Amino acid sequence: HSEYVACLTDPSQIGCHALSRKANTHKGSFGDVAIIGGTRGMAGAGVLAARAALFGGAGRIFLVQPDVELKLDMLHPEIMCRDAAQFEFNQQVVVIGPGLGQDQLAIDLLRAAIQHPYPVVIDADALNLLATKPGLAAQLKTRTAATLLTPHPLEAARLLAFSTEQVQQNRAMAAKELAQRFGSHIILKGAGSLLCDPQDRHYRINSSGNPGLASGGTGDVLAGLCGALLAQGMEVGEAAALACWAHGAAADALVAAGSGPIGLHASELLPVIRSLLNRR
Ligand code: NPW
Ligand code: AMP
Ligand code: MG
Repeated sequence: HSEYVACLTDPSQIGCHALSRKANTHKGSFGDVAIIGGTRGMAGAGVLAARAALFGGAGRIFLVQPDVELKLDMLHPEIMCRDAAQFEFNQQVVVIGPGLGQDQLAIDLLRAAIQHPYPVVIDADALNLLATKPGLAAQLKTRTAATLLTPHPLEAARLLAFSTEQVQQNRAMAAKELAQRFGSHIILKGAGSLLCDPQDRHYRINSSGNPGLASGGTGDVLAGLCGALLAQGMEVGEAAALACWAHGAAADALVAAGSGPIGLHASELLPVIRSLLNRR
C-alpha cells in the first residue's frame, strides 16, 4: 500500500456547489433513499438515518424496517415508513445497517442490497454481518455501482479479524486494507475519520469534529447523510468527504455555541448540517 498518499480534507475544496439546484427541478431530481434498518429496540437508529437523509436533501426517503416498529415519524412525516418484508428495491440509493439487527431477514436484506445495481452505503449491523458471512463479502466485490463502508473502529476490527487496538494503532493501514479487501470506499470513523478510495491510491483525514460526537446515534446520522449526497448525484468519494466534513463541522458549531461537547446529541446535528450544505 506504500503508494497511498495522505491529505487532510480541505473544507474549501469540498463540493457543496455540487448540490446547487437549477430552477426547473422536482423531487425526482434529487433521488430516492431507502434506509434499511431500525428494527425493534433500535428503531431510533433507522429514524436518525432517515432524518439525516431528509435534512441532507434527498428527494424522497423511505424508512424500511425489518419489523415495523413505527408507522410514521411524527416529527418528520415526510419520511415514508415501509415494511421490509414487502419492500421492492427500485432505483433508490440504499443505506443499510443502522439498527438492522443480525437475524435471517437482516441477512436476506443485506444480500438484496449488495445485488442492487445502485449506490449502497453499508453501516453498523450490516458491517457486522459482512464480517461473519464470507459469501456476502465475496458478492460485494462483484458490484459495479458505488459501495461505501462506514465502520467505527470495532466494526473495522470485526471486518479485518483484528483487535480494535490493532486498528487504532495503524488506522491508515486498516482503512486501506478494508478498501482493498472489500473493493469499496471506506470511512474509518473516530477522531480524524479516515477516508479511503480503492482505486485512487490516496486517503484523506477529516479535520472537523470533536468528542461531542461520542454518543449513540451520531454514526447513524452520518450514514443517512452519505445516502442523501449520493442520491443527489455526488461521486462517492466526494459524498463521503462532504458528509464527514459537514457532520464534524456541525458538531464544532454546536460546541462553539455552548451546546456541547457534554450532552450534544445526534438529532441536534441535523439542522446545522443543513445550514452547512446550503452555505455557498
Ligand atoms: P469499547 O467500549 O471501547 O470496548 P458495537 P454500536 C467501540 C445501533 N444504534 N474508538 C467501543 O468499544 C447501531 O446502528 C442504535 C474506539 C464501543 O463500545 C447498530 O445497529 C441507536 N472504540 C447497533 O446499535 C443508537 C470505538 O465500539 C463499541 C470507537 C450496535 O452499534 C446507538 C460499540 O460498537 C447505535 O447507533 C472509537 N472511535 N467507536 C438507537 N438510538 O436506536 C466505537 N468503538 O458493539 O458495534 O455497538 O456501535 O452501538
Ligand atoms: P458511531 O460509532 O457509528 O455512532 O459513529 C460515531 C460518529 O461520531 C462517527 O462519525 C465518528 O467519527 C464520530 N466521533 C465519535 N467520537 C469522536 C471524537 N472523539 N472526535 C471526532 N469524531 C468523533
Ligand atoms: Mg454506528
